Amino acid sequence: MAAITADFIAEQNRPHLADHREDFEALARKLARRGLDPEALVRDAMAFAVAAPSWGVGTGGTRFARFPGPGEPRHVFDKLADCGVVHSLTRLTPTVSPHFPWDKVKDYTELREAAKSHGLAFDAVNSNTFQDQAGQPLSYKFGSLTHTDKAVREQAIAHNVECVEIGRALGSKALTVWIGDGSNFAGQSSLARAFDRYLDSTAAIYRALPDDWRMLLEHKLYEPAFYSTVISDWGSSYLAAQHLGPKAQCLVDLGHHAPTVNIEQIVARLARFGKLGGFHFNDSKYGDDDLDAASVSPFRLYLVFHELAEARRTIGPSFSPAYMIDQSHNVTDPIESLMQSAIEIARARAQAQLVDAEALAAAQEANDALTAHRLLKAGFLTDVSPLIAEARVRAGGALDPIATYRASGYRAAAARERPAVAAGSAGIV
Ligand code: RM4
Ligand code: MN
Ligand code: MN
Repeated sequence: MAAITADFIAEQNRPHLADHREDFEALARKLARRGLDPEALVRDAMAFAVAAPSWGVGTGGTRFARFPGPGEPRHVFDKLADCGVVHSLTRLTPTVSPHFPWDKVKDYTELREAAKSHGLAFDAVNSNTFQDQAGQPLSYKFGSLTHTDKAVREQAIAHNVECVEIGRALGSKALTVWIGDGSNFAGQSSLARAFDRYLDSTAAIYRALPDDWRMLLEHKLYEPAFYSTVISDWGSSYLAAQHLGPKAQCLVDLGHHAPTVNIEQIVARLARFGKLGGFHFNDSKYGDDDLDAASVSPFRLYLVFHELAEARRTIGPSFSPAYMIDQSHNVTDPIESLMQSAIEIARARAQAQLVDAEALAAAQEANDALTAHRLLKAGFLTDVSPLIAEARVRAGGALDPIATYRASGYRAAAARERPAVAAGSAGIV
């Protein structure tokens, strides 16, 4: 299946370039009037990247059903090809975050080369002890890293250590650990002892971590456990990261909080104490944790990026959380959703750079609430579409990635090459 070429992208861009130029120049003048440097902002936008999830290019599902689309990826090599399309059109996703054992292969040098051939590299490796795999000796039905049985815990630890080994071969520098462990009944498990077991198990994984690696601990308030989850919130995650040591940090998955939780405040807290390791971007309204980024709450995403901009100003360039997308696409073409999400994440980030930080700090010190609010909101109210489009085009991407993707016929070609997948099976991803 042919990749989408630079020539094709340029040809699709051509008829719209004059209009784009006009829009970009108007925005550049507006930004300059506000004392901002549009060229610096374009360069800054071009430097931004977010990792695509290897598991996000296949159609996801709910607990009730999965409705696969045409041309579903058959294996990790197809997933890389699809991620390559997302990157070539948006120029925003140069890395892929793989998931094991889902993405297991015999030869990881070959996998790394395959990624390279699509212009991609690997970001954090994800372990999976929230499912049983075929042929697995012991079950995770009652937990993995926190299971009451030591032998199950050891199996889960060994899997994480293997993920680190795989990650080394892939050129990755981080391991993301999310467990589904918890309980469904009050009294089912000891809340105290389950957390102790988590600390012991993660310490064993931590010991296997190379010096220049990070271990990203991901919390989630509930699901699949519905009464208690062992790492349910940023407090538990922070306690564990603190207990483990400097290579352990917290990962904030936006969808893993109760609907009204102030996520941007969590971001500010974790950043302040050096424990903000990374993000899984997505959105959520009620209980689903994998809706497309900014599809429900673009303002919340903007506020998160405002806190990140603040942290960068305070901490300096050493502050570099890992940015990753974690979504499940049930009703859209996953490639389109990932492109749209990457663009929305880049938009929120670009908007957050427009805030007049000095004026905002002055208004905050003077307790001028409304001025502070207006200054903070100024970025969100600015349509930066031409700015992020300019960054994309300069990097070789498409002015309109979704239109260009549709015009390429990539999905139809994938459907011809990849046999149809049977519908009906349920599952979150
Ligand atoms: C979980 C969690 C993890 C992701 C899995 C697929 O809800 O967000 O990060 O690896 O889903
Ligand atoms: Mn996640
Ligand atoms: Mn999730």
